[in-house]
Formats: sequence, structure tokens, C-alpha cells
Amino acid sequence: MYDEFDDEDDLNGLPSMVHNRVRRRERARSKKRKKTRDDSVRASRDAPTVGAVVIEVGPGSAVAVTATGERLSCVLDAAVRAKQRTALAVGDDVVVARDPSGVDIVVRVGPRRTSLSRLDPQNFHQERVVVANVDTVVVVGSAADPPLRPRLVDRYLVAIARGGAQPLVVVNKVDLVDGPRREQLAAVCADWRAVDVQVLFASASTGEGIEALLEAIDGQRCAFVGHSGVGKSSLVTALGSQAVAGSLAEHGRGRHTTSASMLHRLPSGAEVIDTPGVRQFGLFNLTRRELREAFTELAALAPQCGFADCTHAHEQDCAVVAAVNRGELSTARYDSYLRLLAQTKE
Ligand SMILES: Nc1nc2c(ncn2[C@@H]2O[C@H](COP(=O)(O)OP(=O)(O)O)[C@@H](O)[C@H]2O)c(=O)[nH]1
Ligand SMILES: [Mg+2]
Ligand SMILES: [Zn+2]
Repeated sequence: MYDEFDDEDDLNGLPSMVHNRVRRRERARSKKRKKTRDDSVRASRDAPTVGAVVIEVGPGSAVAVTATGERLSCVLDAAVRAKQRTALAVGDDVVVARDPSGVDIVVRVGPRRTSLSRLDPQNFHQERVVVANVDTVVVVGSAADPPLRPRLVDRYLVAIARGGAQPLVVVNKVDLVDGPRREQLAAVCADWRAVDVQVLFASASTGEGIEALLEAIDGQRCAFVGHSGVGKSSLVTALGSQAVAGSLAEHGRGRHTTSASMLHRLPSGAEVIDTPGVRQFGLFNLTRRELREAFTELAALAPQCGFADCTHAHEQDCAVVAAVNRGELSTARYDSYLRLLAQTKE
């Protein structure tokens, strides 16, 4: 379960200092939570309700926007709060009760079209939904500083396939690399293009690729995900997003590091959810079937394998292994597959 870190060498064990800091923060947060839990929020029965979309989530709270553009700072009903990590995410359609006391309360979360979820990095038995109801998940990597992590991209692609959204890979910071390095990166990206995943090269600094990115997400709601420091927030800004005023982020949190996912509306009409950078991205309860379905290039060969339930790992007469050996399948993708296979349940 721990080898989800794979090629992220620098992340192989978070330094304990960071761990402790995270724990201290969590403890402080849960104390705060306890304080508010007792005056348990319940909307009075006759409170009028309104539909809204969640644009930001905090501990026990959320900001949601109604169809008419009204921004509501909400608290969460006890039932929603109890399962907050899976029950509520940016992009969720919610019903907000407007209590006569002046408090807005999220009382229901609507069904999801799509979602993206991961293992909770603090608790490997817990799923955490990152975003809901997005059309496209944009997996951002960088050409350098930090270097591209193809195995992390592969894990995201599996998570996206499970959640039902479309994937798009963006390699940002191409201004930092020269021609030959660019060609190497293009060769790495060919693996994804070969399985029909669109890949764009971009630079939030020079503006390269920004038009193409705007076009690719035109009219959609999308989420930007990826490792910290790859330039997700910079890309969102380059796409023309104005900082969202009056949001949770203004209250005592850092401005330069994205600490919570937040939905922005672009001048083009597209909606973009900027998410905090991750250090790790693990898959929650991945099944072999989901894994097979996500690696479409392997699935296409499976009918030619000797065993109907071939896992393409150690079996005799495996068409996938044969294709890898002949150089017809990417060894990098096959390696990602094997690493994930080792983490599946059955
Ligand atoms: N050279 C270069 N630097 C960039 C580019 N995009 C972002 N950066 C820098 O990379 C750092 C991290 O960017 P940020 O947007 O905060 O990354 P995030 O953590 O993914 O949101 C910042 O110092 C940015 O100025 C780019 O296209 N080229
Ligand atoms: Mg950011
Ligand atoms: Zn096989």
C-alpha cells in the first residue's frame, strides 16, 4: 500500500518533521471542530431552501454559489459533516437551508455525475473525494522544477477513469527546457497520446499553450490536479481567472500556497477548480477490474492471453508480456500497471 510513492523519490517518506506538523495541525483542527459540534446545526423546519454549487470546502463549512450568483457562506448539517471527506467536495450540487436565524446550512448533497477521489494521506483506510461533477480533470506536471513524474500521471489517469471524467495532461514550464529535452518529454507523453489522452505543452510564464488549453476546456467544468509546485495555480491565473473574493481562503490562510480546492469562473465561461498540490496520490480500494479497464492498451490484448483471468504479471502465454518484450507496448506504462496491480485487493 505504501509503494504508491513509486518514482517520487524525494517523497518516499515524508520527513517526520512534516508529519508532526501535519499531525499538530490536524489536532488543532479537530479541537476546533469539537467546539462547534455541540451547538449542532439544524435548520428549522420552515426554512426556505435553495440549490447551489459548492465552490470551496473548509472544516465544517462550505461556500456555495446559487444559480443567480449569490455566494453563501454555509455551515454543514450534522449528517453531512459526519462524512465530510466523502460526502462533500468542490463541484457538488447541494441544497442549502436558509435558516431564519441568518445561518445558511448545507442539508443535502445531490448525486454526482463524476468524481475524483484518492486515499486520504492521513488515513489509508479512508477515501477522500477531491472534486465532484467535473467534465475534465487536467493532470498538470512540469517539464522541470519539479521534474515530470510519469508514474504519478498514470495513477491519476486510473483515478480519472474510475470517476468518469475525461483526462487531459498538461506539461507546464516548458520554458525551462531546451529542444532536445522537449523531445524527450514528447517521447514520454507519447504513451498517453497512444491511449487517446490529449497532452498539451504549456508555460504559464510565457503564455505558450494557454490558447490551446482554453480551447480544450471550453464550456466545461474542469479540475487542475497534480504535484505541488508544477504551476496549477499559475495556469489558472494565466487562463484569466480573477481571484475569488470573499472566500474562506481570505481568512488566515496562505495566499501563495493553495490550501483548499476552489472553483473559479473564467471569462470564457469555463469553470476551473484549482486544487492543493499533493505530495502523494494513492488510489482508494482499487479493484483489478478497475485497473484493467483503466489500462486500455493492455485490456485490448487480454483476449489473446492464455488465461481468461490473466493479470499480465507472471502467467505463461501472456500477450501483454509478449508485446512488452517485442517493444510494442510501453515498458513505463506496464511498470505503472504492475505497481498498481500489487496494491489491488483481490
Ligand atoms: N519557469 C516557470 N515557472 C513557473 C511556471 N508556472 C509556474 N511557475 C512557478 O512555479 C512555482 C509554483 O507555481 P504554482 O502555480 O504555485 O504551483 P502549484 O503548486 O501547482 O499551484 C511558482 O514559483 C511559479 O512562479 C512556468 O510555466 N514556467
Ligand atoms: Mg496552487
Ligand atoms: Zn496476460
